[in-house]
Amino acid sequence: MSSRDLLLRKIQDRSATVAVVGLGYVGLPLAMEFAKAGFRVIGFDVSQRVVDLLNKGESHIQDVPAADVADMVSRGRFVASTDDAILADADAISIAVPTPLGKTRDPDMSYVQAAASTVAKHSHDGLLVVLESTTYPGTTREVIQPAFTDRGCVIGKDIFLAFSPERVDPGNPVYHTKNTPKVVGGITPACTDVAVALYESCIDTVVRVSSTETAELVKLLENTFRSVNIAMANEMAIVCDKLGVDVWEVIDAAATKPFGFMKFTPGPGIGGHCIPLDPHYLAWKMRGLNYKTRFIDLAGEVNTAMPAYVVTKVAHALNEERKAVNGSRALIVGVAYKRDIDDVRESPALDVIRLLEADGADVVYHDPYVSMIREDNHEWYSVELTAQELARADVVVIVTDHKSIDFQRVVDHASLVVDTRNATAKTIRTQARIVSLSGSSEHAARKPV
Ligand code: SAJ
Repeated sequence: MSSRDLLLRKIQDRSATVAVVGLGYVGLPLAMEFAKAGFRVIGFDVSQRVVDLLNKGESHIQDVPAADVADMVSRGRFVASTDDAILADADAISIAVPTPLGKTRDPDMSYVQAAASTVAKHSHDGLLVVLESTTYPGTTREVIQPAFTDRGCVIGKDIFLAFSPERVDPGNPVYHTKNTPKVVGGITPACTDVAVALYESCIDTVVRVSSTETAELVKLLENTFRSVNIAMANEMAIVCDKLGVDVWEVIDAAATKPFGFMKFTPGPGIGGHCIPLDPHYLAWKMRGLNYKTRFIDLAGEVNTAMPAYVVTKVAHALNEERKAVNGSRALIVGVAYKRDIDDVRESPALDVIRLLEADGADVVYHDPYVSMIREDNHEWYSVELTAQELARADVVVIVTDHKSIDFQRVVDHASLVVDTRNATAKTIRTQARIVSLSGSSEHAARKPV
């Protein structure tokens, strides 16, 4: 029986042992799905803290209930370890490690390279390896594959190699690992066959594509699409500001078109570990092929310029009160990179805070999900959103519109509000003067009846 057929059978009868390298917001939910599907699952992570808490049946990932981890651990279906030797028992290994950008915005492949060498060290005939980390097209073939071929392995015969982009949307109440379609592409058809079979065991829909480069590009297209469209919404905000038109009203009305339009909204910039970074992986790869990806580069410029645009709006708004930014107290409401989560990675709020402080403002913040932020050895702690705190601020800047925040309270007690998210649209105008991201704020808040 060929290695391919043997592995297919072990996947079919669940006798295969599956390993996940990297137990973060991608790896842990995936490990749980494999375990729930009936496989014995090994979780490998370099963090002893993570490994210990998982083996105690706890969870460090917002979307993974501790009860699920405890259940899989108690059934002997899941064990976590920092000892990579345990990977030698695996028949299939999914790699879900970080792919950040370095200081010069070039891909930092160190985590992927380390994972590939670790996995290759313990590889054996018939092993399937799938890379999940978002990366530039060619990574699986150029970075992962040599770790195995250098050891004399034949891809598609001894070792099976594929790419399957992660599509985890942290905090999404509807889409989770199991019910989000999974794209899978292998180095050879046999690689694709076994990788598709593995994911079909635990994910509702698996989408087979013809190569690893295709699968790598699918994810980059998805996130470049978002970055470019968000940038267009941000540019529309600036256009509307210059024309004295409310951008939110324009977008809301445009969104009534039932076809050929998709709503994106302007904001203070883009955050997170996906959208600000992923498109630059493609831009970097294409620079190496002497091609300038103008949409990606321009979208990056527009999006990263938004925090400074917000600070300009704040300065103008204070100026209209005959106040300078220098010496004014600014209360930032919401610092997470998007609503209803606690993640501040790449959050535009951090840029807004940095820029206001550089202009001499006294900056405090409130975020119900983020108790403390640490930036350049400076720590800020979230203040309570009290009437006093709001009244004390010379300007309140709404950066992240968490649903749990009472924006009516903000407009009732603040004197000046710069609203970058249209969060005050449903409030009744009382005390605060509200400055929208663009144009008049007339549409932004209803007048008291
Ligand atoms: N943003 C806007 N305007 C918009 C949409 C987003 O300013 O119209 C901002 C957000 O505030 C945030 C940033 O862009 O700061 C990114 O927001 P996001 O909604 O794209 O959320 P992410 O970064 O969590 O993106 C993830 C991605 N998931 C994966 O990469 C697997 C992305 O592909 C998903 O489409 C996205 O979630 C989602 O749809 O929620």
